[in-house]
Order: sequence, then structure tokens, then C-alpha cells
Amino acid sequence: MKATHPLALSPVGSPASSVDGFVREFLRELNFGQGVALTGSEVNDQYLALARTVRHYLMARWLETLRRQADTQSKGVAYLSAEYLLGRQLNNALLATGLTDIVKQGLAQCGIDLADLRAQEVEPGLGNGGLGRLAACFIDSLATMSVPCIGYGIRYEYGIFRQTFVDGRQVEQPDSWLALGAPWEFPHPEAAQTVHFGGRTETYDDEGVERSRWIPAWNVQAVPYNYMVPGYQNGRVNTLRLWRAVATDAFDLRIFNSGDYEEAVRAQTFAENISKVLYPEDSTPQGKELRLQQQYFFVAASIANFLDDVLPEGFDLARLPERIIFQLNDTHPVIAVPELMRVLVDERKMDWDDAWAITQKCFAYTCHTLLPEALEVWPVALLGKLLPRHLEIIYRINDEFLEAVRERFGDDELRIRRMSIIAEHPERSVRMAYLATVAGAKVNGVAELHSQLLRDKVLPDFDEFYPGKFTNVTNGITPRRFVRLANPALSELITDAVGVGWITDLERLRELEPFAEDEDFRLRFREVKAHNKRRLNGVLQQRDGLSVGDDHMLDVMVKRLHEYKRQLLKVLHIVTLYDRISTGELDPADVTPRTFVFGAKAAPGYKMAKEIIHLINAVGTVVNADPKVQDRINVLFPPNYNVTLAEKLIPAADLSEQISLAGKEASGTGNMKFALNGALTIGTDDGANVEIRQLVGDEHFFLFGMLEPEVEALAAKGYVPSSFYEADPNLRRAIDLISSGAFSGGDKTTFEPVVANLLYEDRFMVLADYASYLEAQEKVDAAYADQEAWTRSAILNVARSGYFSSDRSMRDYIDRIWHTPPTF
Ligand code: NBG
Repeated sequence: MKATHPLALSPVGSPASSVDGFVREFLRELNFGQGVALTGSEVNDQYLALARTVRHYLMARWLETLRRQADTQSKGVAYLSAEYLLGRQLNNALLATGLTDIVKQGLAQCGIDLADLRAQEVEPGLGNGGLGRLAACFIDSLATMSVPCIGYGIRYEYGIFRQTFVDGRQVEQPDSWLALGAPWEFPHPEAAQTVHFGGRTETYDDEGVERSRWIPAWNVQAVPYNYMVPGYQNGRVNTLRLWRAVATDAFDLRIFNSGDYEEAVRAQTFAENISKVLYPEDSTPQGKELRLQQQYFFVAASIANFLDDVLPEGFDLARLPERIIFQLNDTHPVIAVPELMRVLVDERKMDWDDAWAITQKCFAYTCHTLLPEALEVWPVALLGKLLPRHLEIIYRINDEFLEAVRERFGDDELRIRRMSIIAEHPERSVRMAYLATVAGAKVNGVAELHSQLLRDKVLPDFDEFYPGKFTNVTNGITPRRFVRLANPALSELITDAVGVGWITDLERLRELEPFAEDEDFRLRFREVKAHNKRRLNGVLQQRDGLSVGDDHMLDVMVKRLHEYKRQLLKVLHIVTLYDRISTGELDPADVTPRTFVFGAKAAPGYKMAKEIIHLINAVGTVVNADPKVQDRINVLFPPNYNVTLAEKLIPAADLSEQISLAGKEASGTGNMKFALNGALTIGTDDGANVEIRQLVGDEHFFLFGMLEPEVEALAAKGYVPSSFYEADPNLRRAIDLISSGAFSGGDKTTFEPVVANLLYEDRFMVLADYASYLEAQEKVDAAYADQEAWTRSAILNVARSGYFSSDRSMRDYIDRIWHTPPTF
């Protein structure tokens, strides 16, 4: 229901910003919200009461934002994303409202430590990795920049699995993040949308016009859960709307009464499965029917919500492009394209050509990959069964598109086949990336190199056909969460030097450059790192019983476990070092003490990734127990890497490992977080590493490995990994040591699949880059020995990485794609 009257904002809704006012509000929430007295209340009660109190402070701003948006009707962004990897909310809300100090003092008066309540929050892990975290950074930036945006997605009951290790192997546990309460969400069952599936289509005569309609077979309710997305101390609060699937009819009372309890709730279970759990795949598509159901479920609900509830009544849909741009975060939401066409043509009775012209202005598509196998395709048989009308619409879009291609290029059948939205082999299926490219006003990659390769290698025919459609927007990260909140010590140092402006204008970090030459500043910078290492140590101790060696260089590789990211290359480096020290070839005294930290989840069905996890743990167990290398090298693999751990790990890191095979990592965003927190990067010329290196300068970045054209050339020539093994004695020793059973209690078979894969396939050319990587690691050691020079480089990394703010990414999207200026 739309409110037609202006919202009255009662001052009661905005509690006084004083310690006393806060304490009153907090106790009220504890007493009346949680139903407990302060004495005897549990930490969880206190956390929930605090979250609700903080949320009150944002409430008036949220309602005001909605009111203004309804008044101005200015153009905004609807970000469509199957994933939002939000991280904990409390700290961010405190920062946004500027309440941290008041809350700290107020809680202290109640005998409560704010840190304990922070630790109580279970992060909403509604995403897999970079793609989901990017969405979370983007909505933060849009709110901070006062740009109207609704984030649309799915409220998964279970987010990304909780990773545990049993005998060094990954075991997945469900992530029941909602179990202890969900204080940040506002469910609105009364605003549910019905989403249909299955059935058939028919044509009918509509007063002389032949039209199609969809006769669906079943439906579910999509219930919106609203989350606040507060801007940084600017009075704006945008909305994130996540949909939950609920059965239309809760259960069949007749069947229940007859005693068949399972059958009675079958429909409910079936419907609720749609938003039950996040698919734990990263950079690999999941061709399951339930996944397609999830995709259609959330975009259908979102489009209906926008057209029916957000737009004012009687809005002329011909003007839709003036009001909204739907940004497709990868191919997951691309079924929104035929859905909008269906709504416009079938339901709103618009002429097809008019509807298509509108649709082409209302969508833009971001591609996040270069791996061809990662581009989603849906078998026509499946799509036709689940969404028959959408398949018809896709066919018509494709026919008209191919007709236009023919007009341009003649009957070039090869080209037609290459460009068709429908692939014929290995089975007839819909190429979602092609559909998005044809429908989108713009298509962007996520780093300069990626966007270039997208045009040249992945979609060259489309680039030729649509000049100007392709563009780049290099990814970014929010400085609020990943510097200001994650690294308070560095934030204070920066603010002391250049003022607070950097938090919303990250290019201001440039002003730090001269401080790299200031000995006193360098000393303070090192103290910040040391402090962050101690803080990390505390966290790892408590969480996993792990510790980082005193005065160790902290060498960190955290990201999803994927072969193209090459965690194996890191393992080979560690094994080589271990081998050299334990055989006496290297004097331990000459080795820079290092702690290697891994953090990585593998998709549960990705066998090789899981073998690699096992290998890392096995190597760690042996290395950490060997007295010959003790206090020199250490391998830590804390399980369940997530946003919360990243916030502690990244600020403590000295060295950031970004070692994917050139041409495979679309961008990377962890790489940016490390640089901004003063770690130096060892990396290939891949993704956004390229831009990081250009900005920070070659002398402050450890580049290694083949360049993308060299990778291509080697592949074209025929890559024979074993030839690298034969030719390089160091490499041979490392691999032989793994094969010998040294890390598997003498069992030579344990890691055979990993070794065989390296020697006989090595799709991501680990062996080809090994020598160059080792050489670069030696340079790292040498550089680290000169702490003054290292600190200078680290400071320059911070000072020159302001470009990687997601605020800048948003400005680029606004200029190049969205044209949605800030509103107030
Ligand atoms: C990932 C890429 C990363 C990139 C993020 C965000 C997918 C499909 N892609 O390189 O692998 O940083 O997207 O753009 O998850």
C-alpha cells in the first residue's frame, strides 16, 4: 500500500544524542523489547537491545529519505544482485550515526563492554566472495554519496556455509545466521508479491489484437525484508530489500487432520526452499532448477515491487528510463530482462517495439568473469518448463537481434551461430551473458584489463556490433568499513596527518605522500602495524588457538579457493622454503621470519579445490611442528574466512598475495583492501593488480609471472607443464617432496591427484610461473630487511590507492552508465 499523505516524523522517533538519552533508550529496549532486566540479561539480549536502539537513531533519516524520494521522483539505481556479503552491521551503523563514543560510555555505565556486544553479532554471509562483497560496498557508497538506490536480493535463511576442518579437510556446516535474532531487518508480509512458475502460454484475441498470456501452474509469495543502508554521517539511509519465499497456502489443514503431516506441509517446504540457502559457488555457475527459481523469484518480485509500489500511481511507463536503471550484477538476475518485457507487453499491453526500446534503456550489465565456463547458460528445456512465456520472449528477442545482425553482416552463418543468444551445443540453451549484452544499455567489465579482454576475447562480435556499448568501471571498496572501521589505528594516524576528509574523499590520501619521508611518521606507521598484529593475534588465539610469530612478516593469501587464483603456487613456495631450511641448504638465520596465512572456502562440490585445502593444512601441520624451521616459518589456515575475519587480518598484513594467472582474475578487490591498509603486493599483471601497480609505482610492488599475451602465446604453442618440472631442480624437489608422502604421514597416494594435475594438466600454469614467483619472493625478503624502506613503500601504497574507493567506482557508474546524480 502506498502512503499518499506526507510522513509525519515524530521527534519521539529520534532519541536525544546524549549518553543519558542513550542509556534510557537502551534500557527501554532491554526491558520492553527483550523482556529482561539489566541484571541477569544475557549478552545476546544486550546485543539485540543495542542494535534496536541504534536502529532507532537511523529511523527518522530512513523515513525522511523515503519521503524525499517519493517527492522528487529523481532517477535512481535498482541494484539487482543474488548476493550481498554484508559483514556485521552494528559497527557500521554506529559509525554512520557517529554514535560510537556515546554508546561506549553509555554501555560502560551499565557495566557492559561494547566490544563484547559487537562480537555477539553473526555476520549475514549472503554472498560467496568478491561479487557479493562488491555489491555491499556499492550500496554503502551510494548511500554515502546521496544517490537514490534500492538494493534487491534474496534473504537466504542460510548464508555461505561455516567452514570447519576435520583432519585438515574442509567440512561444511550450515550458517544459521538468523538463529539468535535478526535485529536489522524489517519484514513486511503485507507487501508480499506473488511470483509465478511453470504452466503454459496461450494466445488470445484482445479486441482485435493478438496477445499472449502465461497460465502459470504454481506460485510462491515473496515477502520483502527491508534493511537500512546508512550513508556515512550524511543523514541519508537507502534501502536494501531482500525477498523471502513463503508458501501461498501455509499448509493443507484437511490433509493434516487426516494424519499425513509430511504431505500437509509439502507445498510450504517446496516454496520455502527457494530462499533457504545460498548456492556456495563462486565464479562457477550452478545449472540447477532451484537456482533458476531463486533468480526468477527475486527479480520478478523486485520488478513488481518497483513498478507497483515504488512508482507513484498512474506513472507513465514510457518514462521508466527517466526514473530507474536496473543494474544486473553478473548474469544471475538477467531473467529480469524477459520479465520486464512480459510485464510491459502482456500485462500493461504495450506494443512490443515500444517495450523493447524501454527495456534496452532500463538495464545495464556488469560481467565479473573471464572464465568461459563461468558464463551462465540455461537449457531451453528447463527454462521452458519453469518459465514458458519468458522463453518465448527470449526467442523473439533473439530472432530480431539476429535479423539485425544479418542486415549488417549478410548471411554470415558462422557469425550468426556465434552471436545467437541460443546455443545449440552441447544442448540447446540460453546464453545469459549474450541476452544481457543485447538488452543492456551498457556492458562493463570490472578492471581495465578485464574490460579490454571482455571486448577482445569474450564478446568481440558484440563489441563490433554495438560500438560504444562496452565500457569499464574498475571495482572499489568502501573506505568506511575497510579502513575506518577495520583499522582504527591507521585511521587515526591518517586523520592526524591530513584531517578527516579522506573518509569520503579517498584521493585525499595523496596528502600522505610527503609523510613517507618523515622518520617519525614511519615509526608511528610501524607501530600501527605492530598493534594490528597483536590485535590479530588475540583474535586468532581466541577463535582458533593460533598465533602469529613475534616480529614475523605477515604474508597473507585470503580469497576463495580456486585453481585460477593459484593457492598452489603459494604452497610450492612454502614447500621450497621448508625444504631448503630443513636440508640445511639455507641457514635459518638468513631466512626472514614469516607467518603465512591462508583463508579460503572451497565450493563443496569442487573436488580439486578441496584437495588443495587439505594439502595446505597438511603442509602447515608438518612445517609448524618441525623444530628445524621453528620461529622461522609458520603456516596458519584459520577456518571460515569471512568479512569479520578479513577486517582483522588485512590491517595486520605486510604482504598481499595476488598471484592469479594473468588474464583470469577479473579484478580482485582484496588486493585493494590490502594496499589501502599498507601491505605491499606480490602479484601478477592481472585484474586490478595492473592498476594498483601503475598507481603505487613499480618500485613499491613485486611483479612476477607471465603477462597475459605471454600466457596466450604459451597456450597456443602447447603448454607442457612437466617440461618445467624437468628443467627446474627447485621445482622438482618441491613437487617430489609432496609426492614422497612427507606431508601425508608417508602415504604417497594422498596428494597424487594434486600432483598429477600439476604435472599433466596445470590449466593455470602454476609451474610456468614458479621460478619467477620464487625470484620475486627473494626480492620481498631483501626489501623487508630494510624496514625503513619497506615502511616508506607501505605508506606510499596507502597514499596512492585512494582511486580504489567504491565512491569513485560509483562516480564512474553514474557518469558512464546510470546518469543518476546525487539528490541531496
Ligand atoms: C568475481 C571475480 C573477481 C572480482 C569480483 C567482483 C565472480 C563471478 N567474479 O575478480 O572473480 O573482483 O567478481 O567484481 O564471482
